[in-house]
Amino acid sequence: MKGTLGLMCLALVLAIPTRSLSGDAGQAPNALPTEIEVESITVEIRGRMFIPNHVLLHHDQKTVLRFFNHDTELHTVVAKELFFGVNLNVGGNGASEFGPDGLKRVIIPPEGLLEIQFTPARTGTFSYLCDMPGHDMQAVIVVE
Ligand SMILES: [Cu+2]
Repeated sequence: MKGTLGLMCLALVLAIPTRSLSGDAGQAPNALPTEIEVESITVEIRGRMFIPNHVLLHHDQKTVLRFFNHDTELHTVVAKELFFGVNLNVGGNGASEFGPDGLKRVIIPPEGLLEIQFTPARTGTFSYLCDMPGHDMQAVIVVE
């Protein structure tokens, strides 16, 4: 009996490191292709400007589009056409407003971040803007 228990314990001890090793090995190859698969684009907001004011995205390509607001005031991102009927995930600390056609706009607080994960469904040139009163901020996202 004692011998059997000892063998079982030995088997468990042997099994645990083997599993965690294979788990680590499984994670590393998975992490790399995800980073390559997802296109990551960042737009900085500074001095009431979207920088750069022209970004290129790709049709049918998983994308993370980030906006950092470096100003000390609120800004918004209004991009109805780009997000029309598109499934998306909104992250960060902005306040999102959705309408029947999808994401209407997001308000980004000072030093705030907006992160939109989506897959551009249509090619074209999509202008977007900040609709805060007095802000003359407009920029373009091209999907090809
Ligand atoms: Cu603004």
